[in-house]
Amino acid sequence: MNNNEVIKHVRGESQFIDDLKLPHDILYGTVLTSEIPHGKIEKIDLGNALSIKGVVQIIDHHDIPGENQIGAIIRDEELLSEGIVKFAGEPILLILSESLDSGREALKEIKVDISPIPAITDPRESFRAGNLIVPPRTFDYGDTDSAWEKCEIVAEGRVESGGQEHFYMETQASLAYPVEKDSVKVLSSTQSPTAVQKTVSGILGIPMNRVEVDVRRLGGGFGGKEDQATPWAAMAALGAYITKRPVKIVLSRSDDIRNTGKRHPFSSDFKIGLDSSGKIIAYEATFYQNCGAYADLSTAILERALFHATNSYYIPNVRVTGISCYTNLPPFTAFRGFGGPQAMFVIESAISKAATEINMSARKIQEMNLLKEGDVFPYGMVTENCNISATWKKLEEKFQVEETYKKIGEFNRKNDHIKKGAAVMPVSFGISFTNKMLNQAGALVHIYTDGSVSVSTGAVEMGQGVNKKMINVAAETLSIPSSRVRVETTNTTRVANTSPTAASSGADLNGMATRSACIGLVKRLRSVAAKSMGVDIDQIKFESGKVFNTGNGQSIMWEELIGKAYAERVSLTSQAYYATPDIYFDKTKERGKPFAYHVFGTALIEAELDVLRGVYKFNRVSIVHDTGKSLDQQTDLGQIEGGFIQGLGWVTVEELLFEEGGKIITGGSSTYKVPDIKFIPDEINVEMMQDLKNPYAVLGSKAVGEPPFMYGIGGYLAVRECLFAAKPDVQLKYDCPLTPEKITISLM
Ligand code: MTE
Ligand code: LUZ
Ligand code: MOS
Repeated sequence: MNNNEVIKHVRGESQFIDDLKLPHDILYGTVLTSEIPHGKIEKIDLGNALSIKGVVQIIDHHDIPGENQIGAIIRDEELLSEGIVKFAGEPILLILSESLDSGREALKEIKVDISPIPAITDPRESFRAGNLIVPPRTFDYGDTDSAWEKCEIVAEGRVESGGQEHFYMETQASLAYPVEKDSVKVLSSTQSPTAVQKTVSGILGIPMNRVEVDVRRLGGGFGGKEDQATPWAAMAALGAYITKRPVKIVLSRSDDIRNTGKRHPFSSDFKIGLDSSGKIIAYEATFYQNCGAYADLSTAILERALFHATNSYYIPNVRVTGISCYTNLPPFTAFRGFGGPQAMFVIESAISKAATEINMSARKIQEMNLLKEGDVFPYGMVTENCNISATWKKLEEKFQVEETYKKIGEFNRKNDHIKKGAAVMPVSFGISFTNKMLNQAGALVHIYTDGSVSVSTGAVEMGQGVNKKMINVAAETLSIPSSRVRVETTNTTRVANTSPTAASSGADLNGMATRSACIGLVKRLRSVAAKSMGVDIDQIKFESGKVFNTGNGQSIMWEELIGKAYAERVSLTSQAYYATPDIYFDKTKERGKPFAYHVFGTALIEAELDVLRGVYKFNRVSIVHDTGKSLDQQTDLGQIEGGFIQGLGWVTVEELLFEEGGKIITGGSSTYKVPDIKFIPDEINVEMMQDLKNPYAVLGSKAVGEPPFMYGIGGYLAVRECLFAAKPDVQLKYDCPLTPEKITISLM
């Protein structure tokens, strides 16, 4: 087991916020939220809430000393509602009590009278009503209008993709302490300590240097704690600042699902044109993004959807438009892939539809149109070190794609009640925050006098193994065993102005900063060693915890060298900073090079459908993924498998449902199905392509966190194949998730 976090998890030794010992004067925060998706608060009647034993204070927006505002990109969201609520689950009051039970009792006492306003849940309806966050954006490339007449076939259609609950194991959690009279320290389960610090500072009306945010680890984030850990941390901090007592807020699972945002549902239209050989000549798509009640990160997510509209294909004429629509659902937010999956689902659906109309396999069309070195994306970025075809070919070689399809055909000719199907899913995913500013990171490295090493960065550990990767980078750069390196909590007083750990770039950015800090230390230590051994600096070599004089082979231990450096009064602390070079984007032209590089890969997904019962399973999944030179193979394997399964869940069994008016129906694990151990394919093969070192990330590695999610889309396509094998004239919309229920209905 390589990810050292894992050992602690398995032993139950890892501490999450809910595990921490609490001070005697702790208060619990319970949040009263709106029951109604859209309305005006007419009256709040506290009843006897304040006389319940243990209830200390009830806070509303009037009690906020600073600005009642939590919107990160667009300032449209109040921490505690001032009168208009826009989704069921919107916070109105914060109850502080000495026990959780008394908080819950108080909740029952309070009556909030809200007069309803008509609610909208459909993004197209909201578009017609002009209820947009910002004007629509269009990426235009080539000459789409005149391209249609060159096409042999043109296919059009509509595609729906559903939302997705993050279902991180640890729900939103925060513990805030007052520090003397004027400051706070906040422990938060957040991917973005600086966002929490900034928002708390704004809510309390105090400068950022009076807010310390500390994060040890998260029990999963998946994007759900990039922006939406902030309000709960801000409420805990508000309570602590007002009462001068520590305040803990940990959401119950049902409150977490009800009150926080998820993956954005998209409703899209497409038009695709091919020549008779299967070459894609033109592609047009419009994405109606269901944003929910507040902007949150929606505009950034839409932007990434536009960047991934053509997935792994070169298309000479493209016009894609994205529209961010407000609705009265919880504010949808970041989720692994960040709009990429939604956009890729549309183009894969379009190819699937075109394949049927031109009577050619989708796989042929996919392969024929794969990006080649030097091809241009519709936003102007030229592909470089383009491995998509290499992964496609390797998949064919290692996992006999052609043969597999043949065998499936034979099987289906002989069997009626079980039908098999397969799909190939290529993925090309851009790495960097699309907001250029966020592509920066810092690291702080100490060597203590015993030679042990402490690393702090802006990266947050959320199960993805970034700490292990930072350890490996430091150990390799300092040439010491990884057991000598420890990664500290992520803390805003040690590394400031951090970007969220997101966009798959946590290890890339913070790894570069860590490496640079360690190189600074090695430089200093080299001089110390040269002086002490009486040789030239060039003759000093660091290896396996020792320092060699290459001239005569003599060596001293790392620890001894550190002792000498300390005695010589050489600083054993180094701080470094990294900013991704050469990225830019011009929004007025929608052209530029927004990504440092792309991650590529191809997956083969094989499914089987029980035609009588409508249930399916995945027999075999084979993935060829371009990892670059992996920073930690075990960790990357976990990311590839885990990401894929999460993507598979999104397109198959995870169905997020809301009532007509906007209240959530699937509010718990009894109504919302996530992939479980039985759902996992019988066989998962992962082939990491490591031979192509990536020059744009640390030590030749590549980001790995999000891209594998999108292989999951192949699961939808494979099950669809099964269904068509069972019933060739089946009427089936491009609509994910493709639940067993939908299959059964379509077979009737
Ligand atoms: N893996 C685990 N186990 N838990 C998580 O919360 N988040 C994913 C991915 N893998 C996540 C995960 C998401 S959405 C991102 S952006 C990346 O990890 C973030 O980490 P990285 O940038 O260090 O890869
Ligand atoms: N967050 C963000 C992200 O702010 N910008 C991005 O480009 C991004 N991409 C993926 C995931 N989170
Ligand atoms: Mo990941 S959606 O970038 O947190």
